[in-house]
Amino acid sequence: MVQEQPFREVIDVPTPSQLIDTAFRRSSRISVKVPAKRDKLLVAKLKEEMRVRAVASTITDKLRRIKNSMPMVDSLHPFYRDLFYLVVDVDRFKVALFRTSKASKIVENLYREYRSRIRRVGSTLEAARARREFYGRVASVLRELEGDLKVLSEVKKLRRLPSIDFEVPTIIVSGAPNVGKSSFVKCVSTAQPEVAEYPFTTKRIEVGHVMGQRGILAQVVDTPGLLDRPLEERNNIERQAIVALKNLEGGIAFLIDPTETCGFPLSYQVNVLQSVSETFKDKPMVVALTKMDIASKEHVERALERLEGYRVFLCDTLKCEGTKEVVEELLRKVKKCAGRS
Ligand SMILES: Nc1nc2c(ncn2[C@@H]2O[C@H](COP(=O)(O)OP(=O)(O)O)[C@@H](O)[C@H]2O)c(=O)[nH]1
Ligand SMILES: [Mg+2]
Repeated sequence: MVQEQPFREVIDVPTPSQLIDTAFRRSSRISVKVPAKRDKLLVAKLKEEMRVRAVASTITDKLRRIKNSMPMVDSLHPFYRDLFYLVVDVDRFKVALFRTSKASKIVENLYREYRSRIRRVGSTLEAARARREFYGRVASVLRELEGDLKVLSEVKKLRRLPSIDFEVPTIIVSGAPNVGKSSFVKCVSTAQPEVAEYPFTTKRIEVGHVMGQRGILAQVVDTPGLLDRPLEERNNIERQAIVALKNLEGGIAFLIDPTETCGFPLSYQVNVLQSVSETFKDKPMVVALTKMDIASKEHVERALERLEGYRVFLCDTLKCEGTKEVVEELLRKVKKCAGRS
């Protein structure tokens, strides 16, 4: 199912005092132009009524827009759902949405009540008093909403997650830093990858598309700094953010630099491989050696020895040699897995 990134429209959620300030400021700018001879009391009542209306509509509009911008939790794809659960407590979120709607209705009712009160007063002083009383009651309704707005304001952390096309397989590119992951993504995907953010990590995530003759064949995801060291070294929340990637149908391209010019010894790179394949047990994986242009025969032999049991591909990610074969093999494996289940 193709799903638009469900958090893209999430708007900034203000605190109650920010919301109150905006509303009151807007209403204080209201002026009423009337012919000089008109009744002073009538003009004052009109003005107070307009101010009350401005406050009510600023607040109810904002609360409605906040609510409408929030995702439909129950229909989220598991990938997005897991990340959503990392950011907010879902029960608390549902309560917050409910209470936000309710607060909006209360403000609406208060507006009606005070509008008719203002229409009935007999002096300008009373009109101003009614308006101030309305302000006080609205402010206290919003203050009650403080915790709820705080919960809702967390959701925007997911605004910059990548858009995933769930109709095609996803190839996750993994391997130690500097082994050639970004170069690999550039080789196999077209155009600029979409750069997005991943919550609770300072990490970005890049999504590129592999094109076939009949459109998109797969998407390649590069996770700089995420899947490049053993998972045991991650804090809990980062680990969960990584584990959410399990929800993406597809496989893993694991790159190893046998020349060690990446700065990481072969043994370390193999540790990362073991940790990643343990985490993504159910996913097909293809291992490839990079930098074949500068790798010696000894480099390759030594690496193959350490990788016994794996079928290993060889590539040059600078000249893009052997990279397409890695993708093709992975897609074959993914298809086979899908056929089995
Ligand atoms: N000689 C050679 N250098 C490569 C190859 N692939 C990548 N590099 C270089 O290795 C460095 C790291 O590459 P990059 O793709 O950014 O690795 P990443 O950190 O895994 O994303 C860069 O300086 C690349 O130019 C390759 O196949 N051969
Ligand atoms: Mg990179």
